[in-house]
Amino acid sequence: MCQENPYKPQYNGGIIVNPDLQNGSQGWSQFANAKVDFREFGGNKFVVARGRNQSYDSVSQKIYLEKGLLYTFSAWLQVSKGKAPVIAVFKKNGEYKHAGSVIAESKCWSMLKGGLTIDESGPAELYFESEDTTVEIWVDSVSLQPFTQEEWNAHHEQTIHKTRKGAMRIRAVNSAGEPVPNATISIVQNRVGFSFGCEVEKNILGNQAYQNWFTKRFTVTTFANEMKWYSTEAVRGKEDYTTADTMLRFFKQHGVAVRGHNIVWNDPKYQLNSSNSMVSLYVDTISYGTTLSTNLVESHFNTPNIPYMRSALDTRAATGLPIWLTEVDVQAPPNVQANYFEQVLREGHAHPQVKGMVTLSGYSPSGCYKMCLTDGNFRNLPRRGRCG
Ligand SMILES: [Ca+2]
Repeated sequence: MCQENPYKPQYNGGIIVNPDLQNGSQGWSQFANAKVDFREFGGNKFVVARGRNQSYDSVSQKIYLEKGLLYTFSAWLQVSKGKAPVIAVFKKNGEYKHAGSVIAESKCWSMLKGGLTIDESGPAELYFESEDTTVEIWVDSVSLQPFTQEEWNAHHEQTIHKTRKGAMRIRAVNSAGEPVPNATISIVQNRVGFSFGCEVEKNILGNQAYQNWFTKRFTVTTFANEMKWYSTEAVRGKEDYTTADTMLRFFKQHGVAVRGHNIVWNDPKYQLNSSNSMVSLYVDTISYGTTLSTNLVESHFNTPNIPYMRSALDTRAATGLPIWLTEVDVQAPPNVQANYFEQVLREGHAHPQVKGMVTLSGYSPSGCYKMCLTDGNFRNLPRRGRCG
């Protein structure tokens, strides 16, 4: 991914002045105590921050950011030796907002992709930061492109139309194969075509109302705990797969796929014992193998930064592997939670490389984790409903 020459700035640089540095120093200045050089190599001009003693000794540009806009950000970076992580930072009102990062290398250019939104309009300063103060940071082809929410939504519609929809031709004929004019045809969608799921706990067993609600909506599920090792071997040496088995059978009957990325929780207490063969049985049963060649993106949000989410998905998509968003949830005040959740789902659904999404919003009699979709009677909660 590291290129001999940087590409041209995306969107002609958007609101960045002199985005490709071809106009020398115009728009760019020193940040903190770096020394700033404007260099040229093979006809390409770029800017260099050197003599750095602090991570934030850098080069910067002042810009004005507006509330309500979604900004996509990109830049091409190089460091003077080895490799070093470089972060794009927007300083605004004494706050520091990260807009993306990349591991920059020497002798070639790496593209940083990111994005941001802000809560209040105002002046801001963009600069690049690296903990490694022994390297020079080289910067070129910077772009900051604002979009309105309407433009963003229109783009969603476009991608959804292109990647999620197809044309279908229907011909009504009689028994002799002759076309029937003015035939009335009705189409009913019985099932979601996109893999959309929800995490589930064992309380679904024996709860008919929950089962109906669940199987009507979701085509895929993940067990919250029931396949984790501490559940299947709660007492050391005594393996019990009854619950997990029953759940697997139930979902198989209803055509709901089970994904098992949480067999072993990432905690040393629950690590796999190499002699535990039953776990490998589950690995086979639920084709855990496919998840190994999939980008799983755990997706917990507070206030979602949608342009940043887009750039993170783009970066993952560059590997060519399908992407699944897992454990999707939003922790936010009730008046905005449903709206934020919808933004996240729309962004995921609109990304061509996202092949499925599983939310972390299963019902539990003791309350949901961070987000509920239904009440105890399995009526969908209102969009601004309370959450457990
Ligand atoms: Ca340039």
